[in-house]
Amino acid sequence: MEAALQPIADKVHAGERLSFNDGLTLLKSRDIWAIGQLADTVRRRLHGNTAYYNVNRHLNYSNVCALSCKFCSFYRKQQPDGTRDEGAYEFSVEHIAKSAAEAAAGGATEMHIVGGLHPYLPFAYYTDMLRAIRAAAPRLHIKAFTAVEIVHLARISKRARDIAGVLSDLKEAGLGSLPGGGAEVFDDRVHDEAFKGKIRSDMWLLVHHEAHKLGLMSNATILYGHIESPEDRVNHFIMLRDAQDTAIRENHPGRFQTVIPLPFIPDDSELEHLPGPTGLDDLKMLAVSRLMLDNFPHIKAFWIMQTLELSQLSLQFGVDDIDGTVVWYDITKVGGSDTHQEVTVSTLRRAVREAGFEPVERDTLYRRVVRTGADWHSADQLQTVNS
Ligand code: V47
Repeated sequence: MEAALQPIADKVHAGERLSFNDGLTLLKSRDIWAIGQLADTVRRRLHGNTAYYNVNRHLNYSNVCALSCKFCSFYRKQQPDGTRDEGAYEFSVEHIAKSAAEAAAGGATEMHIVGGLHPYLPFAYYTDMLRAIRAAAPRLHIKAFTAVEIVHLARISKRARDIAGVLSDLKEAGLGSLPGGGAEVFDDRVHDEAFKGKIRSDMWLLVHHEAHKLGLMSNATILYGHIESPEDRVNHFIMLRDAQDTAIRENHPGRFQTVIPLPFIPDDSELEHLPGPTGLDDLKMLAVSRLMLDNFPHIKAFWIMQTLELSQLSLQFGVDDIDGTVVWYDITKVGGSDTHQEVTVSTLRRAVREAGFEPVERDTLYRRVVRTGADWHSADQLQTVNS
């Protein structure tokens, strides 16, 4: 082991919290095996030999967006006179309800729904969407709308300062939890250069704080490998860790469940000239997430972006969750332009088993899913940290 990592290893073995400087030392180290082993120690302490996946569907209801983030290749523009970029779309509520019914019939337990900040859809579109899914597929958990969309919905419902009010309307209509998107990197310089116009870290964290107070679980992401520095990454981890400390200290009924480190994919974006992260950087980020975020129960590798091959390997680098079957995903595409991106349950399970872990199907709240024929139910909650 590199000498600089020894004091960090001592802390990890003693169950002590790592500092900002520890995080930076880990990110700057080239001793990937030592970092992986430390992350694996923590991962096994929390989850033993278990690796989670879920049977889910992603749905991106519209790519029309008021923002123009440089890292994003998904957004299309629509002008006030109705003219729009080629490929701009929005799904009707009927189409979304039909997709939900099909997802439930196909065994999905969760639908993950996000989209652009559509400048012309009314607030009722979002509550109607949730109610229609509820009616069409009552057991499907709806994980929807990033913090960025929630702030947009607060604006269009003319309650810009009432995030809690908007969240409770959405919850009442059927919202089950918040996904982790839109966090990018919590730093003003990076914000102004790469995703100006988007909410800043304070608003992103406020939305999750209000969601937790209302009893909604949520996730968090970090988008890395573009113009951020190692210091920015560590700072992001510490801000998330502090936010989770608050939820625990104040005994909120909701918490952060999972962090999903997302590798920047340059293709077709305004930052296409950047190389994007390498496989080693991916593994290191996943492992360092596990080590820094000691109060987050789960670390997820999103195979759509990390690839299934690297996600499989990452199970030995601190990851305990490899997302799900996905099926359709429009925001990023690796190796081709088709948005049909699906793995079967047997492929996921085989990948997990080959890596030496026991695959466990979970629902959105990390309860074990027990299947009998086409039917399923959730067993008791499997794992909580500091609950
Ligand atoms: O917020 C956009 C990112 C996110 C690119 O909560 C890009 O379980 C890489 O948040 N390269 C959406 N990333 C995805 C997301 C997510 C995914 C899986 C699971 C969960 C969860 C959440 O995708 C956006 C943005 O940060 N993104 N463009 C890109 N070129």
